Amino acid sequence: MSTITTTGNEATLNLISSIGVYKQLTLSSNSSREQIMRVELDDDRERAMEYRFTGEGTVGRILNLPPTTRKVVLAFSHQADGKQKPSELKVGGPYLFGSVQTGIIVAENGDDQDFNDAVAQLLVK
Ligand SMILES: [Ca+2]
Repeated sequence: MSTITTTGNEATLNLISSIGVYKQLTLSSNSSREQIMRVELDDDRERAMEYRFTGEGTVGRILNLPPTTRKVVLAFSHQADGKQKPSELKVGGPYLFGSVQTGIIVAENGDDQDFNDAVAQLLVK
């Protein structure tokens, strides 16, 4: 079974499973502030990708991860007062239903406590 742990504004997903030929991460945001999500696969810092989303109404993208991916580190931050600031995180899962694992990480940028400013959803099957 996979695990999701958080430290500060970083979530670490360890994708431990005998299943999991299909690994997908959906990133989305819904905020008037720019949301920044940094994605690092298997400790490959040099090839980490940073995704920036602006605008209210859900915007985002779907990342199909290589099936061999074992570890994902996601860092959530946002723009506020002209600076890049860390977001606050909450985690749900991972949950196993049948042969599918799913998990969710939600981020708050501090203007309220709705935790829907940026969201990452994991799907492994
Ligand atoms: Ca908020």
